[in-house]
Amino acid sequence: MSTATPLNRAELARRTGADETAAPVRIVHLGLGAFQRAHQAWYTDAVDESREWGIAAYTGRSPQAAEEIAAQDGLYNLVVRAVDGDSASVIRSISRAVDGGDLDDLVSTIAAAPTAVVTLTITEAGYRLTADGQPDESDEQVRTDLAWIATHLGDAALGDDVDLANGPGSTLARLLVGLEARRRADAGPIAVVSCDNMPSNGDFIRSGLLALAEHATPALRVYLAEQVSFVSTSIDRITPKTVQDDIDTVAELTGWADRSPVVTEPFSDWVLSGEFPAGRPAWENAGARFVEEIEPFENRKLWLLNGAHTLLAYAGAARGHATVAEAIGDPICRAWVQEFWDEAVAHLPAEGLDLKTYRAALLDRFDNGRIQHRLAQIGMDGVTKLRVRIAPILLAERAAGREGEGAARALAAWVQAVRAGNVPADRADDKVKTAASETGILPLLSVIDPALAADAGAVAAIEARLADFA
Ligand code: CS2
Repeated sequence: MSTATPLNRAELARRTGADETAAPVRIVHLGLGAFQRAHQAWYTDAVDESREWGIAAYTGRSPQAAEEIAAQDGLYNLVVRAVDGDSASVIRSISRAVDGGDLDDLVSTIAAAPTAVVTLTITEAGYRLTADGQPDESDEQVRTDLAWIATHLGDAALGDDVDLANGPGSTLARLLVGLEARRRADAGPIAVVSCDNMPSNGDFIRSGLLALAEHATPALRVYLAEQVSFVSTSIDRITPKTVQDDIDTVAELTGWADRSPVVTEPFSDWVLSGEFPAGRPAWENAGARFVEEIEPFENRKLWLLNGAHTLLAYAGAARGHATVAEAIGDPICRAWVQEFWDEAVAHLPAEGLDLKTYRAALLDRFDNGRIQHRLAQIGMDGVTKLRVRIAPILLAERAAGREGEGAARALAAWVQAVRAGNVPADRADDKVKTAASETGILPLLSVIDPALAADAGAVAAIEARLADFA
């Protein structure tokens, strides 16, 4: 990691002397955004002393982030915001920032032999997969992309150059096209690393890609099975959206006029499980851990950190709070989080996870009021988040013969927010609206997980907790 030399509001770019030349691209990232820049790009920058591992980072839906960062030649400041102050450094690992809509660029970069790793931060909902890892065919884009794959990557098209005009719009379909191009180029194996908050995210993306590839050639399925390694990860660093104040802070702190800094917390964690057949940066030198068995780490993080976030996003907002720090400072919300955690830890292994220390550290992180983590940001895409962060705890509590009041409350808070029209944007909005117009809470719970709606005790527990938000 390099430290920026304070200049007088100098434009941050390689050409203005903020860095030497960009490292050659060996990593493709899908989902350029604040989290990736605080996490994977930071790890890569921190360990890549010989500058061998450049990242080509592609945006998701809007090209704006790519434009801003490309104007700075990929450079940006990372501000680490501790309880007692800020420190900033320039991160140099993004060699190219590209509009994700530029499919030609994406496909040729995935197919290039030096590319060894594809990482993704596209949000849970961005996979457009159902809970069991199948393409969500209720999504129009998915249906369009499946038809495109059948036409362009099916047997009939084998041997032709893939025509990318009007190519697929969903990220997994785009990735599949890139992998097909890599196969055709005989560019060798590659690792695909999902860095989104889902259990077994490596298996999840593998099953999604294989299902899409059912419509393509058998040769692509063989390539996916034999040459593509799907790595599962648990990723952690609380990173709110950048606001104008952060831009001003960076100018004060570093002297760089940076249009696109990122603010994050001091804590960072990355647990990975899987092979990297074409190599990888030595991320362990910055604290990443490579493990055989990732599930306990994943569940600990997903249930305790993300589960509490999702609970606070709706229950805290219902009590008038705007940020995580405000909500956790409210003794009622704090007790609700503790009750939810007591339920969740009953379903984690007692050994090796140091749950007491982990919970105490989480409270410290949530209490850091200098990080303005907005509940409205966390509350977005609630359907997919509740499905993996809360529903499993309630179902496990019910299976153990208990009511699961803490987990039921998080679901009740969401139901209340939907009914009040206060729920932040969700890709499943249409389904949620339709379900909310029907009678009772069953249709809404079915949107999250049909198993919830099928469990009369779970439904009763959620209904009872609605009283907390009356
Ligand atoms: C948050 C996460 O927005 C959300 O859903 O729960 O982004 C959370 O801050 C990160 O996973 C922390 O590592």
